[in-house]
Amino acid sequence: MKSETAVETRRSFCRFCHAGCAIDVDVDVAANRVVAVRGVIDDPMYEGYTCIKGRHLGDQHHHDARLHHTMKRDGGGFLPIATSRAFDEIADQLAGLIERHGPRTLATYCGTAAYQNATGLPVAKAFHQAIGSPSFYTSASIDQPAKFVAPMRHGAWLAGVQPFESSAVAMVIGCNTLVSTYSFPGGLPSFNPLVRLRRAKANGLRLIVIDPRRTELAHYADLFLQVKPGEDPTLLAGIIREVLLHDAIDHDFVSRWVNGLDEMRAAVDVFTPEYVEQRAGVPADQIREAARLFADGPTGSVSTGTGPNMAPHSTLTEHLSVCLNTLCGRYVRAGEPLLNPGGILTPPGAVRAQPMPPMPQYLSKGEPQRVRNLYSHRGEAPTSTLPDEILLEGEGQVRALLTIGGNPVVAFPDQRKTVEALRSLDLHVVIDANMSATAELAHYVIASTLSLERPDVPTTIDRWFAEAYTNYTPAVLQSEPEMRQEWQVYTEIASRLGVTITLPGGSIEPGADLHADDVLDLIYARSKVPMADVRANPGGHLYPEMATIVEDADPTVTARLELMPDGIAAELVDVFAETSSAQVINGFDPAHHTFRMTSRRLKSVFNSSGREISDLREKEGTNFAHMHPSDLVTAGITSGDTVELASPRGAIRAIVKGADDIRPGTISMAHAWGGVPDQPGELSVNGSTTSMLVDTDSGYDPFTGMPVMSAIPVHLRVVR
Ligand SMILES: Nc1nc2c(c(=O)[nH]1)N[C@H]1C(S)=C(S)[C@@H](COP(=O)(O)OP(=O)(O)OC[C@H]3O[C@@H](n4cnc5c(=O)[nH]c(N)nc54)[C@H](O)[C@@H]3O)O[C@H]1N2
Ligand SMILES: Nc1nc2c(c(=O)[nH]1)N[C@H]1C(S)=C(S)[C@@H](COP(=O)(O)OP(=O)(O)OC[C@H]3O[C@@H](n4cnc5c(=O)[nH]c(N)nc54)[C@H](O)[C@@H]3O)O[C@H]1N2
Ligand code: SF4
Ligand SMILES: [Mo]
Repeated sequence: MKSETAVETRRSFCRFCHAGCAIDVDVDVAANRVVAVRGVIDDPMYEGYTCIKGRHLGDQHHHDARLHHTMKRDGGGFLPIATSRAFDEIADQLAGLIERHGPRTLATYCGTAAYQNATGLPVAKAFHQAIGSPSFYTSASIDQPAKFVAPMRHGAWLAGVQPFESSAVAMVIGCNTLVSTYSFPGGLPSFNPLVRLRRAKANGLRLIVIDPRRTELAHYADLFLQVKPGEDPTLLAGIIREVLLHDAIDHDFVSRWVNGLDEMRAAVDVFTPEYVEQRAGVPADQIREAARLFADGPTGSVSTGTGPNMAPHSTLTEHLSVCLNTLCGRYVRAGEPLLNPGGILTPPGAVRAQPMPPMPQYLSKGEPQRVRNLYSHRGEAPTSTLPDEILLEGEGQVRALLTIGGNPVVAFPDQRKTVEALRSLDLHVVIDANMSATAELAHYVIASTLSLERPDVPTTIDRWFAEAYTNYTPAVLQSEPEMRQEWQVYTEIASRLGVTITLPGGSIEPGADLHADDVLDLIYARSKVPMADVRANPGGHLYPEMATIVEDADPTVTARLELMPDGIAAELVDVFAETSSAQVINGFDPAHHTFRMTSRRLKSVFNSSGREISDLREKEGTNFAHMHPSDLVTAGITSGDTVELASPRGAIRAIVKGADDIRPGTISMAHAWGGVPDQPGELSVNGSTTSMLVDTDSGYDPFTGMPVMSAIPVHLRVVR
């Protein structure tokens, strides 16, 4: 007799990546298993969109290698341990370390899985505040930290840039939303991006894409500039020069709100189209055309992605891109609507058409790092310094680390230094759903729940939605008794240490018995729509009543946006003096390091996540070194051959794949593949770790410490 299986459809949203697509999940209730995942056709934000990763959410939850128990290191291997017992031991060791070395000795690193998670990161941060440890690190500082520095030096327009939906033009620099489902405001929204792009094009949008690779997005471009990796500052300076030369700026806006026009004109004057052509590899005519197309607008903004934010001079590039918006006045003005003013989960408040003043003094107000003269920003220390803070002896040394939903071994810059540092820790606790490369080096690995096993709201993207929208989901699967959610790492430890964690809505006292929904209430206590109402209305909904009209500037405001804050003119002089941006890296030899390695994303995996699912990994094969066919011919190799790629800092092996969308001289390769070095798996399956090539000690950005993680100079050697 066939047994009846009850399958129920439960509404939720996907958290494989940050994009938060609305989904319906068919659940076999008795087996507590996902049967199928579909997009929600009538969801007002996503309109049914999902990608291949989301449709494999079930496999992410149920694959054979998933961790079901907490593991404790035992000699060279691991043995299961009861989770509560593990927390007893962890808290004990932490108490001793903090007593001997002070709270700075305990660090947290929150990776992407702590971001796609409404409770993980906020509770971690609040715990650090409670114990007085400034050693709080996240993946944001090895992603696009220039995006936080630019407003501190330039200031920022409080009502934001003109939205993509109503823009006549968009200039996108090194961002490939059609694969990454990622972008910042002004760029192609990451919610059902292809449909939104097609609609915008049908409404007349003119798209300019600047990228060394003819990306999926570039296929839709009206103008594509195939820039040499790392030469965006030169190209942007050249475009600004053209805009100024043709006096194509918004004079009313600039004279009312902007400082430094003459200084900027002087600083970019040397970046003539002919110079930029020779340096950045973009024909002079295209530079003029890009400037004209953008300035003609009359609406629409420049936005950047990880490409230029990981290349040399990242804060300069970001600054110049913001200046282009400012010069052309591409901001929402008084009397214009804002459909999602600041997101649903943030406190209410009027939005005025005026600048937030530059605050460069705050760039050096945070916790000083013990290396490279860097500081914490917004309560977060630069992740590129964490391995140094672990290795460098002396007061303040980090001896214990909690890694929350991240994979430093394959994602941190300078893999060799990272691994040396992780191996030297007194205590390393990882919370992960899998035995990741980083978990392999930990002392304890806490088995985490995955997204469908916890309630949630989309948080990182809350303020980026085109219209006010949120999507509360309860847990749609039951979690197992030995698993924990990320916030519970902190409440479990805090309880044992007698620490009270304070959140906007109140405190978590030691020993408190909480459900994740209580924690959501405490964190988002000041949201525009009360959490209780959000929860009463599960699934994705618009909140049109949140829309507002931008108010006039406060008549007493004196703040102005700065085109040329301290350091910009000098850095432009440095850039002009270089023959290649790779010169910022120690040991760069132009005759030897003839290629530039660039970062890119792959559709079927999310950084290091997804490779544990055989369907997804097989879809990608490995992290191929994509090269132009002409470069393969010159090197005498074909697709499938193995090469060694050596930067001044390190070397990896990779399998090449010909791809005519790559600019010649460029090697385009995804990060976060491979594993613990010197334990190489099969290259054609595991791939290799590009961060082995990254140097944290030269070429880094002076404000963010961001190392050169794209446009890395490399030498190619054929492995026979
Ligand atoms: N060379 C180079 N380096 C880079 C980049 C690059 O482009 N080039 N990109 C950088 C960028 S932008 C980023 S954001 C970082 C990413 O850096 P990380 O965030 O450190 O890396 P991920 O691979 O995203 O790590 C996610 C981990 O979380 C686990 N996981 C998945 N779901 C869950 C969950 O629900 N709970 C828990 N607890 N764990 C879960 C996965 O198994 C995986 O181990 O890498 C950076 N490094
Ligand atoms: N499917 C999938 N989605 C993801 C991820 C994933 O791994 N897989 N990762 C997620 C993460 S952590 C992030 S931060 C986002 C990132 O989202 P995006 O910033 O859109 O990342 P990419 O798709 O790598 O696009 C970066 C582009 O920059 C280009 N580029 C590289 N170097 C340079 C340069 O020097 N100058 C210029 N102008 N361009 C350059 C690359 O060719 C590439 O097309 O994606 C997220 N979404
Ligand atoms: S883009 Fe794909 S992985 Fe990201 S949330 Fe949507 S379905 Fe999930
Ligand atoms: Mo990222």
